[in-house]
Order: sequence, then C-alpha cells, then structure tokens
Amino acid sequence: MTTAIRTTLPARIADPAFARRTALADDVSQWSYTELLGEATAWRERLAPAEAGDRIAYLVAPGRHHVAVQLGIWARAAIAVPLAVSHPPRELEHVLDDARPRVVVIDPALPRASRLTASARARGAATLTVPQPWVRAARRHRPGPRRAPPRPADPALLVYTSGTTGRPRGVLATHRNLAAQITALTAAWGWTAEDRILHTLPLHHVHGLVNALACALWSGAACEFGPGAPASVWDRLASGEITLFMSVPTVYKRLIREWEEAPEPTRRRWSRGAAGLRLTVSGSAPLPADTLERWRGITGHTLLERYGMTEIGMALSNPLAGERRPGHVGLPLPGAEVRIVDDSGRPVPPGRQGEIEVRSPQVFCEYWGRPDDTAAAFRDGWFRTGDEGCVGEGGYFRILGRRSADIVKTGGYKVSALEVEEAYRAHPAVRDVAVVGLPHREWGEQLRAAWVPADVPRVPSGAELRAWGKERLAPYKVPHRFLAAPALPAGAMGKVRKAEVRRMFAR
Ligand code: MLC
Ligand code: AMP
Repeated sequence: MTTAIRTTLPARIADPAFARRTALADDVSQWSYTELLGEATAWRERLAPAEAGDRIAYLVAPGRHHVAVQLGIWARAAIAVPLAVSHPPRELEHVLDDARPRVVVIDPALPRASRLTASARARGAATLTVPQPWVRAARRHRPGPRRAPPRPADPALLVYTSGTTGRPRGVLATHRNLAAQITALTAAWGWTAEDRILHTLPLHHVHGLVNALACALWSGAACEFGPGAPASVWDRLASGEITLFMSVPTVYKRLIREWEEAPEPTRRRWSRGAAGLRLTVSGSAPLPADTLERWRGITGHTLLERYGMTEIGMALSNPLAGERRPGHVGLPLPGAEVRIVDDSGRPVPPGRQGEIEVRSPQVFCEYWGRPDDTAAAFRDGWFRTGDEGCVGEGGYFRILGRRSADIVKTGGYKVSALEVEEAYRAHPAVRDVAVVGLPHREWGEQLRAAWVPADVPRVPSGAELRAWGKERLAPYKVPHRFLAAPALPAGAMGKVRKAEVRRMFAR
C-alpha cells in the first residue's frame, strides 16, 4: 500500500482544533499547542543563520524547550539533529564532524554544555542557548501561516545509530517518511486527542521521538515528560490522568521489581490505577514472555509488542484489538510490506527463517554522506534490516536475532561491538580487546570485554577501564565486565572467535 502523504507533522500541530489543548506537560506546568507553536515561531526567527537543508544540532533535555527547538528547526525547513544528553564529548563531536551543523542549540544547564559550545564554535557553527527571556516572551507570538515550510519531501531528521562497522551513522528521514511512520502508528494504536502519554524515553532515538512524542503531537494529544525512576512512573501511571505508556523491556522489568518490593497498600494503589490505562507498549528489544505475563498479572494489561528500527520506524505490531501473541511482534503496520528472504534475497515460505526486509514510504532516504552504505542497505528496493525472523501462524512475525554477532542490544540501545573495541584499542594498557553481548536478565544483553594487557607497569582494574570508557563512549556502550586474558581466541586467519569469547565469561 502506498498512501499519498500530503501533510507534515508541523502542519498537523498547527491544526486550529488543537490550539487550546495541552500539548506538553511536566510535573509542574503544561503548555497548549498555541504556546508551543509560539515558542517554535520564536525559535524559527532566532535560528536565522540557518537556511533550508542546513543541519541544526541541539543538546536540550527532553521537555518543552527540546520540542520547541525541534519545531523551530522544521519551520526553517532545516534538518533537526538531536544530540544525546548522556553522551560524552567524543560522541557529540563525532556527530558535529559528520553532520556539520550550521547552528548548535545548547541548554547551558547540561553538564556537557560548555565543552560542546567550544567544540561547535571550533567547527565554525553558531551557538545558541536555552532558555532565554525572548523565548519566554514568545509564548504570546502567533503561530506562522499553516502552509509554511516544510514540505513533505524536505529532509527532516538526522538520527545517529550504530551500524556493523565504524562510528555511528546519520539516518536521514524526510517529513514524508516521518508522516508515514506516525500515521501507521496513530491508526494502528488508536491514538486520539484524548490521549495523554507518560514520556520517559530519550529523544535521540525513534522510540522516544516518533512513537511517543510525534504520535501524541500528530493526534492533538498531551505528552507528559516525567522522571524515569520506577516509583515515579508507577505514581503517574496510577494517577488516572495517563492513558498510554511505551518503553523498553528493561524498564518494564524494573517496574515489575519496584512493584514486587513495594508494601501491599502501594501495590494495590498502583495496580488499581494502572488498570485504567488504555495501552502499554514494549519494543526496541525482545520482550520475554514471563515479563509480559507478570505485567498482565499486575496491571491487567497485555503488553503490545512491536518491532522497528531507526531506518524504518515501526514495521510490525501486535494488534490493538485481537490477539497479542507472546514472543511475536505481530503483523505489518498499515503501509508497510515486510517479507522474509534467504541469503540471495528470495522470499522463503512461512515458518522458514531468513532476513527481514521492509518496503514502505516510512523507510529513510539515506545514511548521511554515505552513499555506499545506503546502496548496500537496499536490495531491489527493499530495506535489509539485518534481523533474522520467520512468519508463524496467522502471519504473525517472530524476531530470531541479528545476522551480525557484533550488534548488541542493551537496555533497548543498539551498540556495535566493533566500535567499542576500536575505542578501547586506544587505551595505552590494552593490546587487544574483544567485546560481546551476553544474555542478561535486566539489560536483555549486557556488554562484556575480554582483553589482553599491553606491556605496562600496572594493569588497570575493570572499574578503571569502565571509567575510562565512560569518558569516551555513550554510557550504554561501555562494557559492564572486563576479563583480562593472555590472548584472545582466534582462527587461522587471526579473526577473533566471538563464540569462544562468550564461553570465556561462562567459565
Ligand atoms: C545505562 N547504562 C546502561 C544502559 N543504560 N548500560 C547498558 N545498557 C543500557 N541501556 C549504565 C549506566 O551508565 C550506569 O552505569 C548503569 O548502566 C546503570 O544505569 P541506570 O542509572 O540504572 O540506567 P538508566 O539511566 O536508568 O537507563 C536505563 C534505561 C536506558 C533502560 C532507562 O538505558 C534507556 O533509556 N533505554 C532506552 C533506550 C531507547 O530508547 N532505545 C530505543 C532505540 S530506537 P554506572 O557505571 O554509572 O552504574 C529503536 C527502534 C525501536 O530501538 O524499535 O524502538
Ligand atoms: P535501532 O537501530 O536502535 O533502531 O534498533 C533497531 C533494532 O532493535 C532492530 O533491528 C531489532 O534488532 C531490535 N528490535 C526492535 N524491536 C524489537 C522487538 N520487539 N524484538 C526484538 N528486537 C527488536
């Protein structure tokens, strides 16, 4: 199905029917769509150095300013490049070097703000800070005309994600791609303007950006940003004000543990309150069947599991009405074609395992500045996900793992083991290193590193290696355990045998 997409998220948000409704909220305030658009309009003016097609990066914590900056960028028909607040300078500078933003917007209250300001200026980018008095005054601004930019074909969003090789790549989506991703989900999951989602996810990946935030704004619904601490999440889920919650399996496991450790009256309050939710969704990593069952026991809700990827948005989903089958990710979403193919790209019969391929208006347009990578990611117009799967009874898909053992999913984040190894090879005490992901109760997979010490006077401890990594890599890319060994298991050609590295941790 190829639905013609004629509108964009910014045009949708300007729908006069939404004007007085709450768009965003946090634990102290809320902002209407009119107020949000007013702030976005002010940002559009403020971002004047940037022109259509320029990249504008922004390091702003999830919340009202973050969203206003994003909408201001789009009002200039520029490309939004969200930066992760948890990332150390080396990761942020990689994005600056790769995306080459014209402007970088920075929240000065964040820990990396001054270093990022210096890095951006050193690269010739203009810098702006939030919040500023003129932005607060802008609440009174009137939104711009409805037919203002951007157009559906304009590039909209550049999100950085790890691939099998090298440093993270920018995945570029147009407004049309995003609109297709959003409309598939709003239709499938029954979003309405009466919804209010509790948002605790990061805003540098599609789960938080598209599934949670953009779907809410498209629908005229409210998006409430709240702290991720499990007890706070429970209190809000049980408040009677929230209708929707989405997260990764690690978070559901933490919520279950918090509930189990709570006193009986608190448990009863949380369970009774959460029963009133409309929908709870899990994704970004496999949802264990026992987590689904336990969540159902506690809240009465069967978690809706879906499958997606930065490059495609969401492709498969269990149904809103109908069977949500444990261990399965459901059926293709509206507008998405999904198939399983063998190594030569031929579709395989139901029940047989193969690679998952997707064709849809949702699929991204390019890896930023990497035409060869973009070409390699497609076969005959189908996007090759790199995931293995099969189709079961009733057409329900199952995910059976990754084709590359060097891609690890930890707590919902994708990590390239090779990227982590490359970073650690720069450590003076490390001669060689091999990183693997091992099954883990809380994280799904957890990163471990087997390493060979160089000839140094003092061998660093695992804690020291972890601290060193956190200064250079996103926190979720830093291995949780380090194991020193005299050599790494390697094959005849010198290639490290990762299966044996895994076994080293089992001993
Ligand atoms: C934090 N740590 C992690 C980690 N997150 N380690 C491994 N994997 C992770 N995901 C580290 C911290 O640095 C810390 O180290 C220690 O683990 C404990 O941290 P914490 O405070 O308990 O973690 P927290 O900040 O609460 O974060 C946990 C989390 C977070 C689960 C909330 O990881 C998260 O937001 N995950 C969601 C990611 C996401 O949105 N993925 C979607 C990608 S898009 P120390 O040493 O300080 O103790 C996609 C497509 C799709 O996948 O289908 O959706
Ligand atoms: P990312 O590149 O961070 O967008 O992560 C996308 C990857 O997350 C997919 O390629 C899958 O490997 C994984 N993923 C997403 N949802 C699920 C799910 N429900 N079950 C298993 N894996 C998933």
